[in-house]
Amino acid sequence: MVFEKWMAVGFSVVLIFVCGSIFAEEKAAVTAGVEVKRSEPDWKTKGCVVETKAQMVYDLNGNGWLEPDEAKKYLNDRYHKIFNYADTGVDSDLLRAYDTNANGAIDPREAQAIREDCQN
Ligand SMILES: [Ca+2]
Ligand SMILES: [Ca+2]
Repeated sequence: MVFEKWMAVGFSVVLIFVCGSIFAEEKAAVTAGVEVKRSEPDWKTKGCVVETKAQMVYDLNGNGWLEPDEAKKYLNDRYHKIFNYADTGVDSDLLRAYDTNANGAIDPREAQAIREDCQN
């Protein structure tokens, strides 16, 4: 009788240990998922083609292409306009990449991604 009781206790301990480790694995997986970073946008590595008159102003060497530095300056300035609810319309592929809900406008939450990309 005492032996059976100890067996039950032992079984419970093993069960708790197994459940605990499964939970820990799930938690680790969830944490890993959160830490997955967005992939580097093309403009940061290659730059992008000039599509609008506003972007033309940032094309300092006038080659019809925004080099990464020029694109960054444009996006950084554009971010501040968007943040103040001015000029939020998506007018280029460069901004389209940030319009995650595809409604044709960059809202402040979407603009956050622009800010992060400009800072890193
Ligand atoms: Ca250029
Ligand atoms: Ca949007």
